[in-house]
Amino acid sequence: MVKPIIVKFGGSAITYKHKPFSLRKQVLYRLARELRASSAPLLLVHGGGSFAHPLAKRYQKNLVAGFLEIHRAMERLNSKVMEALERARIPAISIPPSSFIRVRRGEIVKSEVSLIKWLLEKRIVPVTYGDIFPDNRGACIVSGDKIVCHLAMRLHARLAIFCMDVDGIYIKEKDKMLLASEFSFDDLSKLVELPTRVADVTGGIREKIQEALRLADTPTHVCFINGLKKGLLSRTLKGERGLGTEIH
Ligand code: IP8
Repeated sequence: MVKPIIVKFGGSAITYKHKPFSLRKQVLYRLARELRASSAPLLLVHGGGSFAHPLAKRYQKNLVAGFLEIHRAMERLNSKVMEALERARIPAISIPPSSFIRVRRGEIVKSEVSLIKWLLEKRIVPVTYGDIFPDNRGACIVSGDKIVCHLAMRLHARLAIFCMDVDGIYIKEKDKMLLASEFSFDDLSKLVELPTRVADVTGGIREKIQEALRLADTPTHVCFINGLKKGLLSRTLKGERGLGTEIH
């Protein structure tokens, strides 16, 4: 099978994080169009942004009680993503993550990827998302980032691109904040965690990086780019590097 590229549309890029249920429609539609630049099979994962994070925060102590509402919020955002893909003439199909992923103690323990592989071979873009999952303790939230990393390993992805609302990963060096063009495990202590305006129930940038670092010793190349800046996704898909932060 041709090795796919996995793209994550971060919730912070495709929604206004501070205002519940508000879509950054122009950004989403442009990112969808930029996907056309890929000559490799694509898989798309998106986050929850202002559709799901405030709800997940509200139900944090009893996620089972919020199960339906949180999942519906993700479905609502997913339908917007699917609309954008259709408008961009990207052949895509939505796959709810709990239909192929099993979770225990908040971690992905199993996945059934034969449908995804079939779709990739047929050049249809499977689209999935971070969501609320049943697990042995009740329910838990699994981020889109975790799903990206899991699928990158299972499908031997050639590239994983995380589209964020900032230019990449920032580190602090000699009291100065710098955009890291490369980031490795040894840089974790220098990581700058930019303040976010709303609660990010899946842990924010540190959690995101820790997931991405799991791909550091695999054949999957990892790039973090600013999804709000026009053209960076298409250029990264075409093979350009150095447009944000790369994980090593
Ligand atoms: O935005 C979490 O996905 P993420 C989705 O990728 C929910 O962290 C349900 C909060």
